[in-house]
Amino acid sequence: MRINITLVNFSGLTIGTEVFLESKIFNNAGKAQGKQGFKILKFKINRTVSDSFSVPVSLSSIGTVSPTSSSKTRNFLLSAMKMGGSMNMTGMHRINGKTYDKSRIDETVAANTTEIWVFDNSQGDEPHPMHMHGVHFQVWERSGGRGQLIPSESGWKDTVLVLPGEIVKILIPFSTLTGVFVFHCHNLEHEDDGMMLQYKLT
Ligand SMILES: [Cu+2]
Repeated sequence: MRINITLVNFSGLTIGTEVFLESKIFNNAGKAQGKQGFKILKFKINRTVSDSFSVPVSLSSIGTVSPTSSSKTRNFLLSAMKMGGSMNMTGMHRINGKTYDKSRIDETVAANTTEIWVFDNSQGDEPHPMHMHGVHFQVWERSGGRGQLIPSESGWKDTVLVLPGEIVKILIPFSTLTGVFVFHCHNLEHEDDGMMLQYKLT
């Protein structure tokens, strides 16, 4: 598990001030649920304290994975089935036309190799935060949609947001670890709907 540390500077705020952590309105995300802004957490300034803490000049340094080290590229089309006359409402969200089957291995990957995986949401109208188990990866390239990487996408990741219209490429240096792992959309409704496949590291 990775932990994100956030520093909040409350100095200069007068006693009685209320500060909120907010989820901002989620723009350019197509048919996303939960796009509205809302308050998550309230901080109330109720006393004066002092602290000698200072932010370190440098944090960790992270090496960059080179795309030239990749031995294979795999493409994953993110798609949603259109609502038709069928009353079957499950399996609407798919990866390469498939929904999750625990008895099926969808991709077989050689351990200790580096690969490029491409998540293609160019035809989609919903955001898909794509999440991988068993590895950490680096986000390499985004075309369509926002058309660029954002600062928080540098470093090691286990999830990357792919908005409607976007194609995102990630670089994955697989370790010597072997076994069966899943990768899936982390939107709860989508993963519960089967938007998850399995890969086997051998
Ligand atoms: Cu999704």
